[in-house]
Amino acid sequence: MQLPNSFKEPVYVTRPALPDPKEVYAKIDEIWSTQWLTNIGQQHRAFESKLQAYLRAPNLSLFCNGTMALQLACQAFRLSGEVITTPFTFAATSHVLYWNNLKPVFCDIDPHTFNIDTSRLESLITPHTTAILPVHVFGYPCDTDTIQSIADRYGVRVIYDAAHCFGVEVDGQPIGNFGDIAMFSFHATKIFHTIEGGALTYKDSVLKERLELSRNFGFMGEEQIVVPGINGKMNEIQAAIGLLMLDIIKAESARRKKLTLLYRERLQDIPGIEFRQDLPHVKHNYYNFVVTIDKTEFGNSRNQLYDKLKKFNIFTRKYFYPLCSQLQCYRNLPSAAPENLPVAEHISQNVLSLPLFGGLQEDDIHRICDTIQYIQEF
Ligand code: T4K
Repeated sequence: MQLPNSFKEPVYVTRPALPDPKEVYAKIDEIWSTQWLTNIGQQHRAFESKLQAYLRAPNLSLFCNGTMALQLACQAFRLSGEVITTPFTFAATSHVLYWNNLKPVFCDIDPHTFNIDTSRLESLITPHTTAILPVHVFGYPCDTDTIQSIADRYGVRVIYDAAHCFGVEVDGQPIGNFGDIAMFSFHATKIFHTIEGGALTYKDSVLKERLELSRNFGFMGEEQIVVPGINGKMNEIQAAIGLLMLDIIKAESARRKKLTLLYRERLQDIPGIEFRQDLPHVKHNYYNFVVTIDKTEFGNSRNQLYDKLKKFNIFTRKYFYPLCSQLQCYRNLPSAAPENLPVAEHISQNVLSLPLFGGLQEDDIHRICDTIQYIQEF
């Protein structure tokens, strides 16, 4: 095989889908004309109601980012003690527990979905457990039925980190409607973004007031502060971008699906590269494309592939390495011991996110796959 040409410009793991700048400028003109920039203005109200309909959520609240949304979700339930969670996630999932004075208890993951292994969940419940915080990693849904039945049996809350799941459905049900509450991230690296931003969706309408008071310092009217809230508001520019993104998200997801199918076709015959297929009961969003590397078969470790691809100007990412349980702030917790988390340790050492975003061309995917094949053969 010939040495593939390097990309002239770096190819990153992701790039944000961007609404037409003319429409963005028109939105900015609109916002400027009102001189209302934040604190739940017109754009915020319009985005909230359109998004709620789009996600078919019984209730929805917007926030300045996903981390703050998750933090306030934990606050809203007045959780205490221990929360069972996954180590295979972005640091924010564990950090929100720390910020709520809660102790993370790490549960190993399933080798196929990379989500919490529900067969291990029950053994981690103690009298101090008040919630389970699973993540639907990379948009693949958790085993929501089993998680809910365990939560019901022990009377604990289920808070889903659905940061990667915009638009995902399970058996026709929007993913945000499982558990007590679900968090979506609208960070620039997500398939649907508001530059920075986040939302919570939830069944119990009583939560709305509590969440929205906490999001705005606890203000009830001009003179009364009824809870010690924080500043978690989404501003008008973020909300305006969200409105424009709603017009382009379907096309972005369809484009990523096409590129995903091409990746699968091209990589299926390369030994030692594994990837997940679509699940029949799931509407996927094709947020990212993740492979795992079997060093014996592929001839290079994940780290070697990552380093070699860089030389061709291809910037993959090791999401999620290191595991949260290996971060200095959590590694001394009893549940963080590597022998408790063998599957998560293995996946984290071998996983790699390849570039996937709507702006990539089919030729780019071919060139990335040619490069992977070249690395495997030589
Ligand atoms: N839970 C989970 C499971 C999450 O994955 C996240 C966030 C959260 C909770 C928290 O939600 P937020 O509070 O963020 O809403 C990124 C993101 O910052 C983070 O939002 C995301 N997960 C995580 C998986 O990825 P980094 O440090 O890897 O991002 P960075 O800056 O290295 O960007 C990655 C690539 O994206 C760049 O190489 C190029 C591209 N990029 C990035 C930015 C910021 C762009 O093309 N344009 C941009 O503006 O964390």
